[in-house]
Amino acid sequence: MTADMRGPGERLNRAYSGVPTFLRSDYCDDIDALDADYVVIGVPYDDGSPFVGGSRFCARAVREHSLRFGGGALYDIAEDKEYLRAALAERRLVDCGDVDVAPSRGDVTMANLTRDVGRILARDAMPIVLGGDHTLTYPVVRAFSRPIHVMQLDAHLDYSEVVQGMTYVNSTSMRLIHQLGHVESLTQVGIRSMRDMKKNADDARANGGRIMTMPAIRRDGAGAVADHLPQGADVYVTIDIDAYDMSLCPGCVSAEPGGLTFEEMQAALRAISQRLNVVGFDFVEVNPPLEVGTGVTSYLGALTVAMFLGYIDDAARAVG
Ligand SMILES: [Mn+2]
Repeated sequence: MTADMRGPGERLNRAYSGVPTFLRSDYCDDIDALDADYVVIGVPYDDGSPFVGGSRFCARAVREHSLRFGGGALYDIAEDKEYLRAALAERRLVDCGDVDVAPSRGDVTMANLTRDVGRILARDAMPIVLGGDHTLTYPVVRAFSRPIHVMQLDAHLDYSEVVQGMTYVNSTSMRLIHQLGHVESLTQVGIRSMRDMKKNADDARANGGRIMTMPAIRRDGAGAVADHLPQGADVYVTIDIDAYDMSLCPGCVSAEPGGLTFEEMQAALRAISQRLNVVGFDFVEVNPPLEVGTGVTSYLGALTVAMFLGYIDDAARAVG
């Protein structure tokens, strides 16, 4: 097909061309004026990573790989079903770029993040936050004012105590979230790292948290992750790429063996979106500088975010 055989206004939009907003959505640089249902915002922050930095490039890489979904929808042949076609065509998804990062000042960066998420919520839109490392979930969740449940998919508890003033690191986020008055419950799914400390697991449970280990997921099915919460409950979901098995995420510094398969993640996200009311979610910890040449970890990230958004949108449209 030659260029002049294209229909009027129709672009080829190859994956490697153009400006990479998430799923080639409209860019919005004024949050206070946005009109959308779903808003992507990036947090290029990895000062909270204790081992090897680089996840500051996660959001950008996920956006770039999202351009490979060029058909105006996600198509699941197993269901013979398209996701997001109407939402994308109607421009209900926008990309607001990145939170302003102040190097060496995690407190300033995270205050910017909380403010920006608050502005997104004030527009009645759902925040979709791309890391960055896992530090960001606490500043996102504290931007909500109404009661919400929190569900984390992760290899690690991220339930460490704040020591020596290090609030904004990726190992403390869930403990800090659990202390917020409007957080009704914390569910931690896929936890398995033998680097985690028993004390943190004990504390999470003593504080009322539910931990779903891999053997429990294999016994009950990944679709059961949301069964203990009231039907329709408001939930914020945080997805660490290392919830997936190590074999699926070479571009993640904290990858662990024995994790979720893609089909288990799919079943979990589908169940969460069908059973509960997702009020926002984040995706964190892809580390593109450590990535293999094919970029599979970033691609898996783009797929996971787009797929979950597709399930959420599908459930919302079913309700009407
Ligand atoms: Mn984590």
